[in-house]
Amino acid sequence: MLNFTEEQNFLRLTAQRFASERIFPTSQALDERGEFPLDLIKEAATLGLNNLVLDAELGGTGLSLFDACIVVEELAGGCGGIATSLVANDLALLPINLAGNQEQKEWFIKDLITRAGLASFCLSEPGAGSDAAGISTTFAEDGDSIIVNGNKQWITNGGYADQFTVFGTFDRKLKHKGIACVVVPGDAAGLSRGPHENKLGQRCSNTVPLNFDGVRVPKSHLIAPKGAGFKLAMETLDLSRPLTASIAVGIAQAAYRYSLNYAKEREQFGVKIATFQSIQNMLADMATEIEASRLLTFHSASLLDRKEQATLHSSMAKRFAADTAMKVTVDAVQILGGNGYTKDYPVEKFMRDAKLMQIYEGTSQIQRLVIAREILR
Ligand code: COS
Repeated sequence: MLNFTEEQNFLRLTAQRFASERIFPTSQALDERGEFPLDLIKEAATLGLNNLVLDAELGGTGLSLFDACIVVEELAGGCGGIATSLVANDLALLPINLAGNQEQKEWFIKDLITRAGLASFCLSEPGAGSDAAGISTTFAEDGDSIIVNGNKQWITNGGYADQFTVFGTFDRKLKHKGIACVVVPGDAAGLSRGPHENKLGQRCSNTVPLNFDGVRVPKSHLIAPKGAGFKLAMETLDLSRPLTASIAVGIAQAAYRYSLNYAKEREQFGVKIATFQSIQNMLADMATEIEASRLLTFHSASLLDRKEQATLHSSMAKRFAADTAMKVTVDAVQILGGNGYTKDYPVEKFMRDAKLMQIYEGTSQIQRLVIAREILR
């Protein structure tokens, strides 16, 4: 374990306590029902467990990215889906923090956080997931307004969000050079929200499609003008990927811890299964790869905290932590054998939750593409 400061240990213990006392005990039932725990998310928000990296002057928790990663890892140990829903506000508000003017920051960050509101980041579409420059949601100027038309998909917290950070294009032919970003209020006329997706894992995290049918917002809601939206989305993802990597580390750590304790208790052939080398090898790889993921994640976060270019390390952390979470959770199920395959034990949920880590916020394949581009540059 890294040498944390006293303050970092306090943060870690606070998040750990919330995860073990408030998140974990209900996580399995919420997973079964695919139910979004709005009250729990609001409770976490009042404790400062979301909006982690938003400035304190704007109502955020004001943590460095490094410290936020400490908190997120612990929250994800309770439930990956709830951690995803908590981190979603940071993801949605970061573009406004990066590119918004002071007035926009007051309206769309401070006011929202003050009322413990939820925000969603809207980039993905039915026809544009990995190809973010290929989005087809359109923006058109009309007097003092911008008119938004199109569909978004996989929108975290979308069913409950009070506000949406929406990427769209003023001219699709221009590809990424046509993309801009606006903030759409949750009660805008013409905005409709689809049903909660019935997912494999992270089932309590609310994920919905959205339809924008002639949604009108004032031009003062424009966060990034035509041509600046794509880079803003990429810069946001550079910043959010360490947080996402921390969710993967938290899920992996929880699965490892559970299977380690199980191996020390479970007996076969008259001895604890932890005495078998085949089990020890699995545990040794789990511990090593989790530690490597954690270190890569903290390294990428500290580069970003120092305002250094971190596209490479941010993608490395996300890729490695996500793939590690998948491998570790599969092995955790293996160590528990038949028990691990049932819902009487938590490891099958960890495994289902881990799968999403290789898909959202850029698949493991997209991370490799980014890494390859950076090292071949
Ligand atoms: N920071 C700043 N600028 C960046 C950047 C970054 N991390 N990445 C790319 N850019 C810039 C490029 O420099 C280029 O700028 P110029 O026009 O000045 O040359 C521009 O953006 C276009 O970049 P590029 O040509 O690399 O764009 P591509 O269409 O090839 O796409 C990938 C690049 C694949 C990296 C991008 O589409 C992507 O990240 N996809 C995954 C999206 C994702 O994570 N979706 C999940 C949903 S969000 S939860």
